[in-house]
Amino acid sequence: MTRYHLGLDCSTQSLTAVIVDAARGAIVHRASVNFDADLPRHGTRQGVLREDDSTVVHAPPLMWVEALELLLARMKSDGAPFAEVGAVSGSGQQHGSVYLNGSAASTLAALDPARSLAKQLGGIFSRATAPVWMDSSTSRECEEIARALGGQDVVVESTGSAACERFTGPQIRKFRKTSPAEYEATTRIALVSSFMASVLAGRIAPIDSGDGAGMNLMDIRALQWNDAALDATAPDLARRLPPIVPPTTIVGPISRWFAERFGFRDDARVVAWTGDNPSSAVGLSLIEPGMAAVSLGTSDTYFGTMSACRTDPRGEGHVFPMPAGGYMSLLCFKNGSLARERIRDAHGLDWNGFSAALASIPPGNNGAIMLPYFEPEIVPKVFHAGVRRFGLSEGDAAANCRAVVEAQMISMRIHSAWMGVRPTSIRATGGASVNREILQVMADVLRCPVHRCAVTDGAALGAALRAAHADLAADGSAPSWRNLVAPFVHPASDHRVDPRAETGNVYDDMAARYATIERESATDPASDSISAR
Ligand code: XUL
Repeated sequence: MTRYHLGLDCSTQSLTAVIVDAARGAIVHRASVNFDADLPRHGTRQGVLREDDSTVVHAPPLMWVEALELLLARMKSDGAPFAEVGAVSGSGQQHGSVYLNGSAASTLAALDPARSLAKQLGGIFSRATAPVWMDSSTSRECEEIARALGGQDVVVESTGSAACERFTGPQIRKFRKTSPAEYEATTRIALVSSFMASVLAGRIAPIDSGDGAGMNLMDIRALQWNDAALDATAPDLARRLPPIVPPTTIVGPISRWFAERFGFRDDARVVAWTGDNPSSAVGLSLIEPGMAAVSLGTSDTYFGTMSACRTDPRGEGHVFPMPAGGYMSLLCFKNGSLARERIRDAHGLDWNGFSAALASIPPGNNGAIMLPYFEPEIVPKVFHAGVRRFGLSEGDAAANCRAVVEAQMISMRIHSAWMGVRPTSIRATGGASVNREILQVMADVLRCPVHRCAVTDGAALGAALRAAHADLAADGSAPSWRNLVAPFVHPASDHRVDPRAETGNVYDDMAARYATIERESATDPASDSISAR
C-alpha cells in the first residue's frame, strides 16, 4: 500500500523532509538536518564555505550526501512510514553545480547497503566543492558569455535571464578557465537538485527544465540545451550535461541502498528534482497563471505565474518553467526587511509602533517618496548603497515608515509589469507578513486581495506534492493540481486584506512618479538627497 509521498529540500543551510498523505490532504511527518550544527566536520557557516575574497562561496556536496543519510536515519528511528512511500522528489538551492568524474555512474549504481553512503561516494567528484548561488565571483565570465552571444538582451531572450554571476554557466566557464585539468576530468556536471536525485536513484539523473532555466544554458522556450550558449560557456560542454526533462519525469526506482537501509519499497519512484523556487511555488499553490506570492524576508521576493513565456526586457527578473505547467518569474529585492528594520530602528520603534506610524499617514504619503537603497539593490540594479528622499525629511518617523513600505510595493508593481499579467490574488509569506498594515499597502498598491499564508517548508512540501502528482499520473490517475495542492495551503485566520477602492488613483500617479525618479536617480547617482540612513 503506497499512501505517502516524500519531499526533500536541500537548501543553503539545511536538508528538510516532508511526508504527505495526498488523499487526506495532510502532512504526516517532518524532519530536518542543519548542516552547521549536525555536520560540523565540514566547517560550514550558514551552510557554506567562504574564501577570504567573500565573492567566492562554495559548499561540499559530500556534506549534502551525509545529511541525506543522517536525515533518513533519524526519520526511520522516529517511525517515518518509508515502506508506504510511493515516490520521492526534492528541490535544491538553485544554480549550484556539482562536478563528477568518470567513476560516478558506476559507483552510484553499485552502492553497498552495508556501508555508509558518504564513505562510498567520496571519490566521485572532480571538484571537491560546489559553487553555490551566493557566489558572485564570475562578473568577467558573465561579460564574456554575453559578448559571445551578442549582448545581454540576447541572453535574456534565449535563456530567460541575463548572464548572472550565480548562474551555472558563468560558474562552469570560470572553472574551465581556472582549473582546466579538473574540467577535463569532469564527465558530468549536475545541479544540486539533479545531484541529489542521482544519489537517490543510483544513476546520473537528468536536469529538470525548472532548475535548468537557472543556468544561462537552456533555451527557455524549447526547454532544451541552447547550443550557442553551451559554445559560449566552455568547450565540450554538451557531453558533460545530462538531458533536460519535464519536472514530473520519473527518473527510476529508488536505489537498492535506500530500500535496504531504510525500508523503502524496491519500486518506490524517484521523480526528477527541481529548483527550490519552482518547488516553493507548488508548495504555495501557485499553479495557475495570474497568481503571485510575495515573501517578506531579509530580502523580499516576488513570484508571479504566467501561462506563456515572456522575458524581462530589463533583465532583472528570472523566468523558470513551472512544475504544474506555464512559467514563473522571480524578482528579488534585496532591501526588504533589511530596509524596514533600518527605518524602524532609526526612529526607536518596535513593530507595533512602526505599524501605527505607517497607518497615521494617508496613502500616497502626501507626495513624499523614498528610494530605499540601504544596501546595493538587485531590482533595479543599483551598485552603490544610499537612501534617496524626495519631499521627505529624514527625521519624520511616520512619513519614513510609510515611505519605505510604499517604495517596496511600488517597486514590485513597476518591476513585475513586464510579465503582462496583473495578479488576481497574492499570497504573502515570510516574517513581515504578520504585519497587517504592510499587507494593506501591498493590496492597495498592487490592487488585488492579499492572503496571508502560514506555509513553512514550502519547497519540501512542493517536492512531496510533485512526487505525488507524478506517481499518481504514472498509475493512470493523475489528480488535478488544484485539488492536490489546495488542502495544504492554510490561510492564517486573519488572512485576507482587500485593496481599498479609494486608493487606486493615488498609486497610479505615485507609481508613475516613482518610476521617473528611479530612472533619473539611476543616471544621477550623485544627487545630494542621498543619505546612508
Ligand atoms: C534564486 C536564488 C536563490 C536560490 C537559493 O535565483 O538564487 O533563491 O535558489 O534558495
